[in-house]
Amino acid sequence: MTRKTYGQPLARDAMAYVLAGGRGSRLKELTDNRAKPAVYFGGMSRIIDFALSNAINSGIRRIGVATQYKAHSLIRHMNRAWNFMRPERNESFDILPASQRIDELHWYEGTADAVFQNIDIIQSYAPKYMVILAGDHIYKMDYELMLQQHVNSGADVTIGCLVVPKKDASGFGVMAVDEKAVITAFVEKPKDPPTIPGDPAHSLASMGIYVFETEFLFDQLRRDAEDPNSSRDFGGDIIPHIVKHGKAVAHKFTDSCIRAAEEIEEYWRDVGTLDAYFEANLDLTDTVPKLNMYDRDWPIWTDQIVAAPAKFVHDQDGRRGHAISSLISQDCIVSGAVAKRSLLFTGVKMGSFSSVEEAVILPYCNIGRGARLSKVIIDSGVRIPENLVVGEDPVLDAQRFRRTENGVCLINKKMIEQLK
Ligand code: ADQ
Ligand code: ADP
Repeated sequence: MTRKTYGQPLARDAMAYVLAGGRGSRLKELTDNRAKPAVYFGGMSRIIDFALSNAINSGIRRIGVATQYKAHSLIRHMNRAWNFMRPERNESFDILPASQRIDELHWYEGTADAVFQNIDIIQSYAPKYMVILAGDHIYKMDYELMLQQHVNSGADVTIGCLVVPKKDASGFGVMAVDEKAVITAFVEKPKDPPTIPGDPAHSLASMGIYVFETEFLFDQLRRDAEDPNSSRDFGGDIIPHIVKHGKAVAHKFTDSCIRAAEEIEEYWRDVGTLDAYFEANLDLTDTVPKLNMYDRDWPIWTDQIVAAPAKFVHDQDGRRGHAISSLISQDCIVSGAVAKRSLLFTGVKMGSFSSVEEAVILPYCNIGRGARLSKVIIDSGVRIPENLVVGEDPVLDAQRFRRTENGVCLINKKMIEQLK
């Protein structure tokens, strides 16, 4: 990726603050024990790695992450993968769990409160700009460009936005803009979303990411904290107030992984439901996926364990272990088995005569001999029993597993135990 920078990058004066406290309840049992930002994605990464990599790749060197719901594996992951900042170079990485710092009765009430409660910590780093991010989306984006627009337009807040189909827009903050991209109206999660003038099928939606000057943001957070009717939420309270009383500007999302001489296709996914999660993972098995994970100019950083390379072996009967259109991670062994259009995360072992097709298999699973699975998401650490068949009998599948509208089955350890 190439980009224009004008003099000193503004990212150097910015702090990224990642909101990673939400559960993501539409991912069902996948978020029973972990927060949505900690859910694995794409063979190697966890969802939060995308926002954090964007921040690092944009040149931001001070990062805070607010955690709340079931944060154990999220915090463990960040300690392993993201602990490389150097304080002596004015870099920082802080994990900020809700810890009743302001008031012993309250956790983080809403997203704005998750920043408000840590104002003193942020102040100790004295960033000029705050880039507020959500930790639960898959995309590549250069926040430096958003910072530049923020400074050039003289906005109080700059909001990342994208065009979404009207039918999906009720899950977002929806806005109207004038010809200079100044936001003239903003409604949080409207039942009947307003559409873009001249395009009745689409709406302009907030990505839930914001750039502020730090002092202005703090003033807004303190004002909001005094308001007894506020739910302490960016989308619900802070942003509507600024749109009404100040200058809010929309920054149109542009993908930072656009490959030279190829069609420009912007990639942003919420992966908020099991079906969306399944599709977005499977998209990566396409010959030329829309999300380029091979871009050395915009790498997605993550935890790298010390492990053996993936291995494909004949079993004792001479069956060839192989994979087609699949992503196979380190420490996997495919022995006399076959994987098609699938993702095998770290440490998955497939036994003889087993086969998987359209499968998202999270780390350290074992697929027993003779098992035949299709359209599945298998949670980490699951041992699939020998000869189990999934994806051929919808009624039986729905009785045993979490089966979605699109016929995808989520399988976790508890469900396997109940089969016994
Ligand atoms: P939502 O999608 O509803 O709307 P929200 O639940 O506010 O998002 O969560 C935003 C981010 O904050 C997520 O990354 C979540 O993990 C985190 N989070 C939620 N509650 C938290 C808490 N108490 N403490 C810490 N972190 C928390 C928002 C905006 C919309 C916008 C969409 C885009 O309000 O206007 O359109 O994001 O997805
Ligand atoms: P998460 O799946 O979010 O990391 P867990 O801690 O529940 O949450 O891990 C799930 C499974 O993965 C467990 O069964 C655990 O034993 C296994 N696991 C995780 N990390 C490793 C590792 N480094 N080596 C072996 N097994 C691991």
